Amino acid sequence: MTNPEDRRKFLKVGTIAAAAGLAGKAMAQEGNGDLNLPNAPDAPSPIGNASAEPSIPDGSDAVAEIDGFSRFKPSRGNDPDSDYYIGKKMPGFRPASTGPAPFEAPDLDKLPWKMVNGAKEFQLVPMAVEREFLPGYRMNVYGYNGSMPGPTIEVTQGDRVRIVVTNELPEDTFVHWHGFELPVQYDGAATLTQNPIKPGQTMVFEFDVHEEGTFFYHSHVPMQEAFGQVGWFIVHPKKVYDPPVDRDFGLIFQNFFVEPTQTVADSWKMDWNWHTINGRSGPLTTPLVCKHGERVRIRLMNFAPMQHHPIHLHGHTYWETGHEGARTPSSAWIPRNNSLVGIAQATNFEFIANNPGDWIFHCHMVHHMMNHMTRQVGPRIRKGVNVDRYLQDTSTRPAVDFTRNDPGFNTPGYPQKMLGMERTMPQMEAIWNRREVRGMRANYPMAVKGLMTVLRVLPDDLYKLVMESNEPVEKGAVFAEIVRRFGDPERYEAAPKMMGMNM
Ligand SMILES: [Cu+2]
Repeated sequence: MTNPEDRRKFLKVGTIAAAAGLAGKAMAQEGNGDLNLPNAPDAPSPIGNASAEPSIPDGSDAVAEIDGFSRFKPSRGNDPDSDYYIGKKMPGFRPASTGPAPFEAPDLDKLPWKMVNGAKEFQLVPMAVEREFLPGYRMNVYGYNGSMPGPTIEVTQGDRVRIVVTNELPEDTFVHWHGFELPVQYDGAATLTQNPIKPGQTMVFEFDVHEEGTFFYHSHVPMQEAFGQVGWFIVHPKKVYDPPVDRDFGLIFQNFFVEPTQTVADSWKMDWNWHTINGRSGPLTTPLVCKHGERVRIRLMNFAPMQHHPIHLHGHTYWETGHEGARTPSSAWIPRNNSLVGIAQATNFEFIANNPGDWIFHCHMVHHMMNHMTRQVGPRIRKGVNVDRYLQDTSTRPAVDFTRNDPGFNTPGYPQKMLGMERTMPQMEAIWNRREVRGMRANYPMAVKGLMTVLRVLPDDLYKLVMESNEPVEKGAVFAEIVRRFGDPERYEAAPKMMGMNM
């Protein structure tokens, strides 16, 4: 859609849209049924290098197409028995000789190490932390080194590791290295294998890592696990996985129950009302941004206390290439669109990002696609519940409506649409004030909730604009540009803009 005729058609639609005018409502709300906005604002202007054709980067010996599978357009290939069917073994742009792609868990840091007496030495600190699930919702949980989940430990197969654990919790803890075949005294399985690490006490764990794979560490006190104590422990193989990937993302899925009037998670509850990915709820989950044609791996680990998650990727068919135990032999890889990831299980999703756009990546349980009852509302307010603490701080939290003035409450069962996640302007700005979301549709935060994040597949020029330049990018501009190049621009309507949001 890059020829001048198409561009003219697109711009014409934009002009009609502008004539339709614009009115908005300042507050964004979960769900979009009652926004009451006109659907025809200005289409964002063209950006980037619209005539650019997808191409192989200089220095890469990757090819554009093998056995009928194209890395640049949706395609399946010619033969289900081919190694390249649905991109199964099509390598990324990055050659294996450059080593593994760096592991990246959005919104989480890596735990630094230094070489001491032939071992990679890490300092891990179990502690109480505050984690902002969404702008304005700071929750009290347990984590490590100031973060929940804890920072990522990243090593290479064959390393010797020494992890110095200093307990800053006010109670005993244990740390288990999940999936490691190590000497039993270091297994961290509570008093079965060691004495507790007392508050203020330090314990040293040291072992050789002969495995490679997607592992994690966590407290072996059940309620501490339910309270957030987990982190990645990624072991890259000595010999880079074949085919090599360009991106290696990691996402930890968790659930919590936090009473509407509280900030302290309740680890005793078998229920949940908050969902997090790497400690953030949608839409504060940071999108996974990659370039058109790259090979991408997403490692997903479910650390929910009680909930399994069927995980769905839009716009692509991926291969399941491994789980928490090990990389799966390629003869047993399975192509899928949705994978059930059980508690304390991990799944590695690999695919060629051959379909540009903003693709949602999410748990498919409908009740996991949003947070729940995070605010006291309507008939669910219990008699005698004290909301004083909540009301003291309404500048950072949505106000509590403890009246029953809404005539809808005369209908038994009302409301069924989840209300109560209205966001203030500063909270919306916090969501938009991240590089990774530049140029997404103006209303995207209303669609990405709970256990949801976004895979952004961007043509090279748009990737540079979003991730590497400081040029301003209008909301919706990147999305509209992808529609211009790869979709049907004459049928596209840009998102309604919201007043006061400069978008
Ligand atoms: Cu789920």
